[in-house]
Amino acid sequence: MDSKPSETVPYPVKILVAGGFGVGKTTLVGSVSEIRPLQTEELLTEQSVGVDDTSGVERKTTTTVAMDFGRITLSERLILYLFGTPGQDRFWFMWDELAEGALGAVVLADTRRLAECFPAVDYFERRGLPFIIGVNCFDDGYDYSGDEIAAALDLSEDIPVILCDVRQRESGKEVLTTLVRHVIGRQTAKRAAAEATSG
Ligand SMILES: Nc1nc2c(ncn2[C@@H]2O[C@H](COP(=O)(O)OP(=O)(O)OP(=O)(O)O)[C@@H](O)[C@H]2O)c(=O)[nH]1
Ligand SMILES: [Mg+2]
Repeated sequence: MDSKPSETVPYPVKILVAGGFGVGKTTLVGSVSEIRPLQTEELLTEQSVGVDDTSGVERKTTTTVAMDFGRITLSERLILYLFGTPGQDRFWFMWDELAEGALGAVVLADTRRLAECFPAVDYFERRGLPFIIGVNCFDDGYDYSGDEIAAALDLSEDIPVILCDVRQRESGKEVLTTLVRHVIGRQTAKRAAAEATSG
């Protein structure tokens, strides 16, 4: 029997799907996952009135209270394990645990409520975790360009901003591929910089 490790054993990578309340995190994980996604949805109840801001997402009836989990094989070399964060402020305590060991993050944004994603952007900048912005284009949202959104979020130039519809699997996949390319690009640049200073 050949005991050599196969060269095509896929490399597992942990990715976070983050962003504010109701931007489409659960929808993204669900639409791209090749396994039945784990969801921890609870009904938005009357008790949450005044606590959870549902303006802009009035038709939303549930919210994530712990996490989403899904998996997607991007190539024979790469499997992404997706962890969706809860969107509401009262679940912030979960983030450090979910971010542990992650290689990068997608921050989803909704142009009708762009400020919702500020805390997530701040969080990943502070943590030094590579991230990209996925702009979930809701049907009734205004069409901004990626550049306009990058300016509004005051992003550094190298951070990709990609427009998407998280309900579409191909669109969600493109977001994840963009993140993986961004992570690889950053690591390559870091290595080159380290080699330049050491040599
Ligand atoms: N019209 C429209 N609706 C969308 C689109 N994307 C998502 N939705 C809907 O918007 C809502 C987004 O909900 P979720 O995916 O639960 O969002 P979330 O970010 O996981 O929310 P929390 O976990 O509560 O923070 C759902 O009702 C979706 O069906 C879109 O592109 N267009
Ligand atoms: Mg959710």
